Amino acid sequence: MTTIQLPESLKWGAATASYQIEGAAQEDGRTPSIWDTFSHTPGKVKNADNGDHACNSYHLYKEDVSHLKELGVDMYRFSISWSRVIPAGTGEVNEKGIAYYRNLIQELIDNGIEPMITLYHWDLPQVLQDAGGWESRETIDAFQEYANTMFKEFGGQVKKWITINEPWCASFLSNYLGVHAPGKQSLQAGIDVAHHLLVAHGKAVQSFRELVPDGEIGYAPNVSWLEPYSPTEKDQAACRLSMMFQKEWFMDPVFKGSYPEELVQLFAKHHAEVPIEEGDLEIISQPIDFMGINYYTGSLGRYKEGAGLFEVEEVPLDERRTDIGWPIYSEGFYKVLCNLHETYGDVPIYITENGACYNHEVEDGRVNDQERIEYLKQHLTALERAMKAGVPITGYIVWSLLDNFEWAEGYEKRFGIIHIDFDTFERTRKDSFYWYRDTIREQQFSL
Ligand code: JSK
Repeated sequence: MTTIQLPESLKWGAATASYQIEGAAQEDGRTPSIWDTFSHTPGKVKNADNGDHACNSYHLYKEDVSHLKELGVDMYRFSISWSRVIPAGTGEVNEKGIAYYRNLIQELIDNGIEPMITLYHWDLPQVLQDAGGWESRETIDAFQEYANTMFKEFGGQVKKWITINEPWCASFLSNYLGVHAPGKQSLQAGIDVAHHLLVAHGKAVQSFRELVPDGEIGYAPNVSWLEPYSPTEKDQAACRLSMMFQKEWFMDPVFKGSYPEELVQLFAKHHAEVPIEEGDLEIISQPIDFMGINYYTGSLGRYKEGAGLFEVEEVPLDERRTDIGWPIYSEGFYKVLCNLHETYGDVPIYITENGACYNHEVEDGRVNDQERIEYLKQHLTALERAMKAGVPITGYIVWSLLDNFEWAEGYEKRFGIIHIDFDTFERTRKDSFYWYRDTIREQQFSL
């Protein structure tokens, strides 16, 4: 039996996001976000699910925090619902919305858990979407105002902040592929949104330095890994460009102050260009304190004529997939971490999301989710190797504390280490919860 020992310095956490867990969609002054609109539009979300009630964490947050305490995590990563705290998108602050997060933060601190706040986890106030959303530069100003308000309200107690979660999803998946809210299908819209999200990130970092000088701020891009199917130039180029779309497109501007030229050229062939204004790249490339990395999956990539923008088809390594259909590829986790370290240097990395979808149900009061435990073991083994290879990883945050509203997949797809009965909101700790608790306590696990 092999034991994997994690360095003493590694911090542990669990993550959620506002629209996926809170519910109380129409309570205490909250207005609709683009995800309320999208999920209430027929055909957009599986089983016509929506976040109206979700996990009801708006009312049950104390129970959630008690589970976090039992788990023994150092950090809880959650997000703020912009339309709960500033219902008109800009202007007046909703004290009831502020009170919810203030109470949650206090409950965490009272239980010895450090809060980590994500400002934008995809739930743009619908009123701002109606005025052009992230395609409009005015949303950048609205975001900075919202961020400043949150820094002033909570920056005294909360020292770890994330500006934007998964900007690739919030831009291209949502505005080019049309899979997530607002569901547009235009490459130019995807590029515009991506650029404005990055400028908004940079502007928030600028004000953070003034308002929370002793805090840490970063963002959380999602990455995967595509390993060339063969060493041919065509397979390598297909993988390089496809990864560049998720990785370098969102990281070069932040860490190098430029967009990757190869992709700029490719977009130009499709008559699309980045709407860069004077000074944007200086704003985007403000120094940040950490890189948040969300990793779930990867594959082999093979050149295929005419297959999408990058002429690549994904060929899974083997048959192993989670219940959402994503191939399991922990070696890709190791490779992408080493690649990021090589490309961007010694910036500290938090794994802000990693986890697995398995739809196990409660049987006799227990949820036996051995597959999730195996997934976590494999990925933590890869993480430990990456740390040994010198990648400066500061923390590991599992997605997710709770089964929740998995966006276009609705409630059918479960990522939690705690099971939720979405009719009664009953919480049941899964076997993976106890495994994670023991791993945190021992700072090691057995394979
Ligand atoms: C999980 C990525 C943030 C947190 C978690 C979903 C995701 C995704 C989901 C790609 C994707 C769908 C769908 C297929 C193919 C193109 C969340 N992370 N999460 N991360 N990424 N087809 N086109 N037409 O819930 O909130 O692609 O699209």
